[in-house]
Amino acid sequence: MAQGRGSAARGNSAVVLALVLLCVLLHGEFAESAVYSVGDRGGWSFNTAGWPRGKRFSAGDVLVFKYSPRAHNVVPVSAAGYNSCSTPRGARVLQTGNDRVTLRRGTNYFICSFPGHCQAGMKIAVTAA
Ligand code: CU1
Repeated sequence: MAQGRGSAARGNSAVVLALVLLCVLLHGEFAESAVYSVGDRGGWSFNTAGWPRGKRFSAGDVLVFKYSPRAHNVVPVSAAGYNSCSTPRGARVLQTGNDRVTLRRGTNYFICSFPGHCQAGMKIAVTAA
């Protein structure tokens, strides 16, 4: 019985090793994807609209939104939502204060839906190649 468990454990080790190798290989393949902290040191806040300027984003890059969840949130929206600072009914609202979003190819739009915040520049349009 003890021996049976032992060999099962060895079998598991082989599986774990294979998974680790797979992760290393996959990670190598996607090594180009970058992680960005939105707004840099200031975090996700007012007047972040200009933050993406001059940066080159790729699909698969990750944006990290850091903020106080009592003061702000993050809502992925359409271009229309971005331009009009409106969130569609039933929109997915991110509100942990440390939200990670993987960029899709094309332009990705995010706003804060607290009243007046988007109008105060708490919105970003990030275009990923
Ligand atoms: Cu906000």
